[in-house]
Amino acid sequence: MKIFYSETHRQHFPPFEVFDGGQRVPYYENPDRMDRILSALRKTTWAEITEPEDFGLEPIRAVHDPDYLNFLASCWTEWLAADPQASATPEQSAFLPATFALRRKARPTNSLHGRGGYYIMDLSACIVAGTYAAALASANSALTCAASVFEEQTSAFGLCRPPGHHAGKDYAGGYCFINNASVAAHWLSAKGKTAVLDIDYHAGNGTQDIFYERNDVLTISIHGDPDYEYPHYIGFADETGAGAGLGFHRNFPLPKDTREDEYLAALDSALNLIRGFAPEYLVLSTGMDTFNGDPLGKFHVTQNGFAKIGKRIASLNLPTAVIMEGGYANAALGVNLVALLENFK
Ligand code: SP5
Ligand code: ZN
Repeated sequence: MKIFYSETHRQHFPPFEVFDGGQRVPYYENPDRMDRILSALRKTTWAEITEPEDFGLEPIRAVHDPDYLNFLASCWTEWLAADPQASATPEQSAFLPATFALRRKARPTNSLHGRGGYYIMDLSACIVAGTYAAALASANSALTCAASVFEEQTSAFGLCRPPGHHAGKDYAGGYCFINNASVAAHWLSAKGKTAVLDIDYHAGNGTQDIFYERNDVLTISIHGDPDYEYPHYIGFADETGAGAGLGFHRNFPLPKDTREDEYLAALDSALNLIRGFAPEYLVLSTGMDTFNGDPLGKFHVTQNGFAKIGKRIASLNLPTAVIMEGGYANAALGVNLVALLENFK
């Protein structure tokens, strides 16, 4: 199986994030995640790890606001130029706003912190020197994966970091900056009817935002109910699309402590919706944080459960762009992912 991966992600490793209650903790979405995955992949006979190509900004601009992308590109250097403390200790610093635009009626003001609070939705999307480069490389891994899926008519894996599914048209959040899966899905949708299935533990709010009014891309997310879980304000069952897109988005919010058999039942309902839509391509937003031992998740999927999940999704028999999202139980990340991916080779 072709796997697209760039080392550029290492440039994005903020020294901390901020949890609820103001607690500063080490950044959960760390480069070690990729090392664990790479080491598990290298133990297989079928993993063919390759550098992504550079697609330029055009396919990214197709799903993201240009002013938002400009903000990502210049945020760090603007901040260093303006903040003496950050420029004295850049390694211990990360750009984070402390005020957020609460409603989209709010306007992006010109100051850096005004733009920060407008374009960032929480305290986990820290920006450091290499963030923009890493986000672009990650999007290129997704795009190269999509192009490979189209050209070979077979599944491939985009080993993307930073992840993407919380990034909306014009905002970063939840460790995500560029919505890799959406960039790939938009690119593939020009080649044939495309569906996106998001199996990360957290609701794919960014993907929902990007495709909400489109009927040519079906988007489905299975996740912890936003009634108790991040991203808290989006991902409810009654959000099914708007305008022309009405009926082309579906959410499967699940309770705390969802067991594997309950998860698989929801997955089967999602797969039936995809069969009804009859796409030519599938983009699979693949988070591993539904795992029993994940520090940020509350579900109980086992390693064998990931094998079952992969098998059921692969039974759709669609050329699938598997795109890496979250998963923070680093020690189990590689083996869990291999258990899922094996079904697509
Ligand atoms: C891509 C992805 O999986 N992003 C997830 C972002 C979740 N950020 C919110 C973290 C809230 C953590 N709450 C404390 C739990 C400590 N046990
Ligand atoms: Zn997640």
